[in-house]
Amino acid sequence: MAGEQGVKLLGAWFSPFAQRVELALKLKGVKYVAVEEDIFNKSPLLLKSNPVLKKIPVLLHNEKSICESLVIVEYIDETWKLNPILPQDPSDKAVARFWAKYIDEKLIEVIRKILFSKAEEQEEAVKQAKEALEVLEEEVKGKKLFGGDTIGLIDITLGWISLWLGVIEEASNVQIFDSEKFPCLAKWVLNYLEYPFVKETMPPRDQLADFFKNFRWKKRFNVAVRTAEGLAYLHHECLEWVIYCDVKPVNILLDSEFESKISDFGLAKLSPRGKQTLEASRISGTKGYTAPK
Ligand SMILES: N[C@@H](CCC(=O)N[C@@H](CS)C(=O)NCC(=O)O)C(=O)O
Repeated sequence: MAGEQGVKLLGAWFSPFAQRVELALKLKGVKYVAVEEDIFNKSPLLLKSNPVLKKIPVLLHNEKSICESLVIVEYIDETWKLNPILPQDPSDKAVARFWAKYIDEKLIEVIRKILFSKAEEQEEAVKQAKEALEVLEEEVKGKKLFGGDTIGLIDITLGWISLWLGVIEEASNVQIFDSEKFPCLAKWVLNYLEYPFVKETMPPRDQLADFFKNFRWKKRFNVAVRTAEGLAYLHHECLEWVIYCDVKPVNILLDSEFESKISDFGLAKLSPRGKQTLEASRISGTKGYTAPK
C-alpha cells in the first residue's frame, strides 16, 4: 500500500539520485513507501513507470509516474508547499536550475567516466571533475549552504559529494576532492550533513563502498549478458535470421549508459528462418575470435 498521501518511491539504497528524492520528501514531511528496485533485474512496475529511460528514481503519485530526480524534486516542491526547495523569485529559481543542471551535466557525467573508464581516460576525467568543483567552490564562497541558511535545489543536487564522491574515489583509485583545495566546499559538506534529515537518507558508508567496488564488475557482466541477448535476437528472432559471425570486443560498442550495441555486420549472413544449416563457402570471422563451429 502506498504512503499516507498515496506516494510511492521506486529507488535503490545505493542511488544518489534516489537520495535526492527521499530528502525532498522528508523535508516536506510527506509520508511515502520506498520500493527497493534491482537495477540489474528491473521490475515490471519500474519498466511500466519509466518506459523511456527505465531508471530509478520514479515517484508514483495520484496514478501518475514522475521520472528523473531533479524533475521529481521540483514536482515535490510544487505539490507540497511546506519548506520551499526552489526560490520563489523567477530569476533566483532560474539560477538554482542552472547550477543543478551544471552539477548533473559537468560533474556527474565525468564521475561516471571515472567509474567505468580505463586508467588513461580516467586522468582526463579527474581533471575535468576538479575543474567543475573549482567552479562550485567559487559559487559557495561565503555561504552556509547554496540555498542560504536553508537547504535548496543546488544543495540537494550536489549532496552526493558528501558521501558518494569519497566512495567512488576509493573504488576507482583516484583523488578528486581535497578539503585544502576546496575549503568552502568542505565547509559546505559539513553544513549539509548537519541539516535535518540529510544523514538519515544516506546509506551506510561501508556498505556503499563494497557496492561500488563490485559495481564495475556488475556493469561488465551486464555488457556480456546484453550482448548475448542481442546475438540471440539476431540468430533466432529476426524475420530472417542474421548470423553475425564476428563477435569481438571492438565490435561491441557501449553508449553513455554502458548499454552494449552490436556493430559491424560486414561478415554477417542471412539465413531463412528455421533453416538448420548455413550455406557458406568458407569460414569467416576474425582470427582468434571465431567460434569452434
Ligand atoms: N538522470 C537520472 C539518473 C538516474 C540513474 O542513473 N539511475 C540509475 C541508478 S543510480 C539507474 O536506474 N540505472 C539503471 C540503468 O542504467 O539501467 C536522474 O537524475 O534520476
